[in-house]
Amino acid sequence: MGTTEVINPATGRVLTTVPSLGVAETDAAIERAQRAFVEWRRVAPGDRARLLRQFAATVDEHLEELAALEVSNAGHTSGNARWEAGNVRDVLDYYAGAPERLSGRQIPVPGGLDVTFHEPLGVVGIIVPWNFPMPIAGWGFAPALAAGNTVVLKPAELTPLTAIRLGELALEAGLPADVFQVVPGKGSVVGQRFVTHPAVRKVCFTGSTDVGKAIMAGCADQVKRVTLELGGKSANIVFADADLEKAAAAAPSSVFDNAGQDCCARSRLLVEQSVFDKFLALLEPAVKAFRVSDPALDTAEMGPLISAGHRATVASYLDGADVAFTGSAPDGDGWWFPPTVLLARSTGDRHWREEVFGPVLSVLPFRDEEEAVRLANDTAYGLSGSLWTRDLGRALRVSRAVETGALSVNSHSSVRYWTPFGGMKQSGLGRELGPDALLSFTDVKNVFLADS
Ligand code: TAP
Repeated sequence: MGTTEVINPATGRVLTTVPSLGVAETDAAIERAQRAFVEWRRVAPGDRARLLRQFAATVDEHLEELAALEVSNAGHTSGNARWEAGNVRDVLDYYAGAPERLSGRQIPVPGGLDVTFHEPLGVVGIIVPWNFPMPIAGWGFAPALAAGNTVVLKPAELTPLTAIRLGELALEAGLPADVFQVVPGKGSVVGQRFVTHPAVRKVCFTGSTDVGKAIMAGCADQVKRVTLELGGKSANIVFADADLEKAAAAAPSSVFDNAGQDCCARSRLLVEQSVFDKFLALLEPAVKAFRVSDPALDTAEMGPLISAGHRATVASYLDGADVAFTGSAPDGDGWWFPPTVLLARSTGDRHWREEVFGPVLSVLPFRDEEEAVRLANDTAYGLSGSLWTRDLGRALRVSRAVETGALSVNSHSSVRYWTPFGGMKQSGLGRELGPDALLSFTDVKNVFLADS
């Protein structure tokens, strides 16, 4: 077993070192989870519910500690990190209601009784990225455990600290040993073993589209279940009749929140031609006022990027680009990058087409509703998006026409733990959160009992 250094992205300094598991240790964890499944699936629904509620309560007791870990490890602002820890608590509480409600159907058939059961799958492997380590972990493990599965969770190498702590808190809350294990290590080692080990019955992956495709191809070999939450290049469409002041005030956080390292970032801004200049004039002061600072300060709206390498990647999108205006960012240590607004010359611009995953907003005008929809859909992705209009008919028409898993009208809200979340096209496969996610951690069994 090796070790990995964990870096604070706001200072560039080493915070601590954590274990990096090899194949043998990963196999051992998977096999322990397989043995634990035998008992966990038989735990009475009310008892499983109580354990998940206790886990939620334990997370709540340690909310400030978890948030502080995420501020130092992922560079998240204190406000965001508190929300993220609270989200894990809420997701656990929500799915704690599931074990007693997860029921099959009785289907009328001649000659006997036909009933369906929602059976847990077995060991579920969850692979988490570095951008939202806590919520994305919780969106996988809470419904998986509620449905009676056991879980092995691999955090991103860059951000393992909150996941490791959540593993300890699960034990503190009374979850039986090996029902929920955190296995830190490299994606190419630990994550890859989730794909190839036959005892792992489902892989939940969130991360880049390329790795997601490789995981899906690897899972095909064993017809292994897979949920993929991949990238995005979401559109923020502003029509001339919208409340422009409100739309402009909301636009910066919709793309610069979490330093743009957000698969739901509205990184393509489409503005109706007739109000294009007016809208940019409203947007500029809002971007310049966006507070980028030490993420531990309560006033911070944005912290640093996750790593030096990622900052270089984000910076490469500015090469030869037409910069409209930028905000400011601290100098000195840490992987800082200012909020940046680019004018797209055409839809062929690299920054317009690719997921930058940084605080970079690309802007383009459109002529009419038909062109807005065409431009919004001119991408391989389909995860999220927003549209701003006061015309109810147009809101409905455009909402139906944009190919995306989540869309908000006159807001930028994408995620609520009781509603489904996931992507269309190359943004992913399957849904997280809400009742849909719970069922995705089960297989349906049909049983017929003859009456004679
Ligand atoms: P990925 O390489 O996709 O990493 C995401 C997770 O997958 C990490 O836990 C990673 O482990 C693991 N992983 C990597 N290779 C694997 C493999 N062959 N088998 C199994 N697991 C594997 O993303 P990244 O390099 O961190 O970021 C690259 C780009 O992906 C970003 O710039 C962004 O565009 C996109 N991204 C999207 C999202 C969302 S929410 N859709 C999240 C993060 C990144 P290690 O940490 O050990 O590499």
